[in-house]
Amino acid sequence: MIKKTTAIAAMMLLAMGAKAQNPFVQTWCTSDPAPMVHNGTMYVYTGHDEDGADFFWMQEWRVYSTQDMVNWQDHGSPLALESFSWADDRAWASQTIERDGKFYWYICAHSKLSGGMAIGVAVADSPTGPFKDALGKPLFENGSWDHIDPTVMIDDDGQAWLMWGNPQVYYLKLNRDMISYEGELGKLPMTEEAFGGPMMKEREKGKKYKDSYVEGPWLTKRNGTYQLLYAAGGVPEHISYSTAPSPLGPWKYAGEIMPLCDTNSFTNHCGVADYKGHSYFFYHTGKLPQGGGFGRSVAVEEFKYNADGSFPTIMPTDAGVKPVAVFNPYRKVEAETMAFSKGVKTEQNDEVGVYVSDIHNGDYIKLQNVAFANKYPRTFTARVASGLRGGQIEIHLDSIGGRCLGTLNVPGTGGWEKWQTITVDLDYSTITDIDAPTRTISGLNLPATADVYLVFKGRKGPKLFNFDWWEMRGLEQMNMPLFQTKYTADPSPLVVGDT
Ligand code: FUB
Repeated sequence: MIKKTTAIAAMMLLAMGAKAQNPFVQTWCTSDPAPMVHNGTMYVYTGHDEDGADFFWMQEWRVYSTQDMVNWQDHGSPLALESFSWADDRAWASQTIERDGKFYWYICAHSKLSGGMAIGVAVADSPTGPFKDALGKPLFENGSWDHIDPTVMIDDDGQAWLMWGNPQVYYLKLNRDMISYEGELGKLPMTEEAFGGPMMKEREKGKKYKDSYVEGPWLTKRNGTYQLLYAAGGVPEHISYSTAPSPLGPWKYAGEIMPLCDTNSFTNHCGVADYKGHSYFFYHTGKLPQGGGFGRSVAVEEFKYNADGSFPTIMPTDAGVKPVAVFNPYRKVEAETMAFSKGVKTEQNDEVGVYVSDIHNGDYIKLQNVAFANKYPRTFTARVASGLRGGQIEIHLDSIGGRCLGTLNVPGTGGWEKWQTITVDLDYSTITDIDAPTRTISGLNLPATADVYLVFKGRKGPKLFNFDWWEMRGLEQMNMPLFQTKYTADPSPLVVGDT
């Protein structure tokens, strides 16, 4: 029975991988996405649902980044419950923002000080950390369980606003230092006009309401209008929003954005960001084969605002979004960068940072829209480690069974963290001529861009190896002697037939 379920799950993932980009992280269950664009890169900060969990027993937060919206690099978990001496449970929704070159990550977690949920803040000099608790205590707590899901925004006048809450919206005006606040805790009036219905406990029996705020607020501003997006409706949740002329209101209910859909998750949680001229809506579903209500996964859709700045209806898709840039393989690429993967996990250590682990026979990593341009990949190099017998990495184009450019043999290296860098010459049999002085290649039979599948092979059953990074080198790039295995001099060309 278990075997059958695993086989069905594997088939589902295989079918998804052919076209799908959603969920865009397959290695772990991730939730509560919070996008942030910085220096030309899209970052997404997420929660992490434990595999097989029966509640939101969440221990850490994670970060992913992309420059093309389809190939995502896993930056691991630079923040966890242990980062906060006062927190002991429930690493729930969060959001990060940059100010004056520092990155402030607002989180909520259960506090062992007050026994309720508390809002905390961590700070770092880079978007991927290392982050540390900025205060050594919660930024706000009072023993209530309402204090979850912080969202943060810096207004045009420099005032930073922090909002959060379930089942009502609380707010604080942050000081310029982002780690202290001015005045008292505020509460938005939870009226029918503002949110489509009052809080559950204030509802009139038998009366029908348009909607109701639940949790997961996301505060943003467009063309001078403040927009507060949130999970609505109860369980299961959909996403709605309200608008206002100022963060303090008056807020006006503006309708649903992502209606209730069969996503295999009874919660939803959103964030929006513009990137490279496109607008993106991030949310979560339970759509990994091993997923569900407590095993959620982040997803993204592209959308266009209506002419008046309002949101269109956005539906969840498996296809996800299109690339907005090509992917350059002629550089060191962290192996944990992927458009899709099957079977593998990621881990991290102090020596190499994040790496791909749990590789078994038949697993793969897909990179999308890889730009070979007019270069030819001459070599493939990978940094790998294996405490057993190793295996192989096959480099295929466009599908796991597509044209194979070469196979890198990974030996046992004597330990799962004993790294070796290994290079293989790729198959360039389609090249009919290389003119060394001009570096011109004839017969090059490679598309300008293709999807690349790194397919892992080896003995069936055991873990094969760990994978840290890879790199392709093109002929042009190498500015090379034509032959690298021996010193050669005094070249004397001779043409016989077409060779
Ligand atoms: O991830 C735990 C909780 O589930 C979040 O704080 C809520 O927004 C809901 O997504």
